[in-house]
Amino acid sequence: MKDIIAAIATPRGKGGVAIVRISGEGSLELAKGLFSPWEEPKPRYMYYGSLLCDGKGIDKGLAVYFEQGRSFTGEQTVELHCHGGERVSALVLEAAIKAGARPAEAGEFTKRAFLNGMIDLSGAEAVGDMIDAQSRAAVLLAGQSLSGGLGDMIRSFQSDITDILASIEASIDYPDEVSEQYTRASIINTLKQMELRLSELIDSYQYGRVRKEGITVCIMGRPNAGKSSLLNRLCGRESAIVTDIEGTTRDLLHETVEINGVAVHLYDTAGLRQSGDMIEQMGIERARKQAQSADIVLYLIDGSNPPSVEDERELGWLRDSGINHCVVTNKSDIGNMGAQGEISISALTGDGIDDIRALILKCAGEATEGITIASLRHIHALERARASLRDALCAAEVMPLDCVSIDLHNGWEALGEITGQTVNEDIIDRIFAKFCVGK
Ligand SMILES: Nc1nc2c(ncn2[C@@H]2O[C@H](COP(=O)(O)OP(=O)(O)O)[C@@H](O)[C@H]2O)c(=O)[nH]1
Ligand SMILES: [Mg+2]
Repeated sequence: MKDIIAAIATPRGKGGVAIVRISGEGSLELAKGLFSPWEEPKPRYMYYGSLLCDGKGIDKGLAVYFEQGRSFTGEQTVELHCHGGERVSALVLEAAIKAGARPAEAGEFTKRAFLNGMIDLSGAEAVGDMIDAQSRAAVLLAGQSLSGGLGDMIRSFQSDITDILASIEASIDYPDEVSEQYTRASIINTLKQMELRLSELIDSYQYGRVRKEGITVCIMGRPNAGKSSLLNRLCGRESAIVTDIEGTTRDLLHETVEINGVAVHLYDTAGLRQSGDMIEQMGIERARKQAQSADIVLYLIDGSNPPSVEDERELGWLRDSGINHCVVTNKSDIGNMGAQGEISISALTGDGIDDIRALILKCAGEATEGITIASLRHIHALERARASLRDALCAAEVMPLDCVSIDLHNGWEALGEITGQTVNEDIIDRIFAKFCVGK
């Protein structure tokens, strides 16, 4: 059997409580030297008592025992809750190590949960996503996968494939009873439907990615258009320096805000102009680079001045570079000299800012019902599965039915990479290495 592992499951630093988690066969016995009283504790009950180090009580706290098969890892597990000091929790961990546990590696608890079949690989990844979640949307998304939504869907695809394989077998083994023509027609029908459903899932990625990672917005424009004022307005504080001196902002400034639960990464940039100042030029280069990786560029025009050729040139650059952008006319409070922005705002008074928020949210894509994909690893697997099913569909139309089976097997395996059924150890290690210790 595997060894007993232990780690502090709560973050480093001071807090109300710290939790030391111990997992593996024999944890219950091992905890006898760590907690008192600890005679025949009932599983899933909290006990109040003394945390022990070298047999002496060092803190008062709680202990709970989970039996094998009904814990996060699937193994016998004990959790010790002490006060949330760095030193005291380290002492509790030390006591566990002295008693025979070994320090857990990064992600080892979750890896054990996966290897013991408590969660599938997509569920394990969702644990990491939940911990990393930076917005309400990201939390809800991770929660959906944690409760098995994605894994269930993948398994239902696999079960459809298995049904097709069985029907092929039957038509080969019992050609007199099962008409090949009928089998062929029903296979083609099922495969077409599956391809549609897979495509829908793949298409949900834009929305899923945005929910998980957020939207990147780059504010660009000529000096004094009001870019920094807009950044400050959107993040609700004086993040950037605002003056009427051209070239005030030279570096990239980054703020993350939440709009309707979605994380929005805002970048304020150096005003675009020819400048002899080397640092400012470097800032402008950074602005252009940032624009290229943004989901949307808000191109700000100072509407209180007549339209300028420089703005035209910059807009030409955005168009030629294929950058998704929207022209915003600022300073609506002091009149419009004819600039034709898609949105008119005043960064000074806040007028029109809700339109900006709505515009940013539109980039998040259409909200899709049901399961959303948010991981590139999953997308690659789904695309491979779809390609195999397409091959199977072509084969089903013209070839002997047993030729379809191989493509179906490939499709099943590609899907299994998401749940972890068919994934190799390297990839599993790589996924869990991204976790923190104690998870
Ligand atoms: N009247 C008015 N002034 C603004 C508005 N937005 C910015 N300003 C002023 O325009 C000047 C330049 O603003 P700033 O945000 O630093 O522009 P940036 O160079 O594009 O970052 C400052 O004096 C701001 O107070 C606005 O909506 N209305
Ligand atoms: Mg500025």
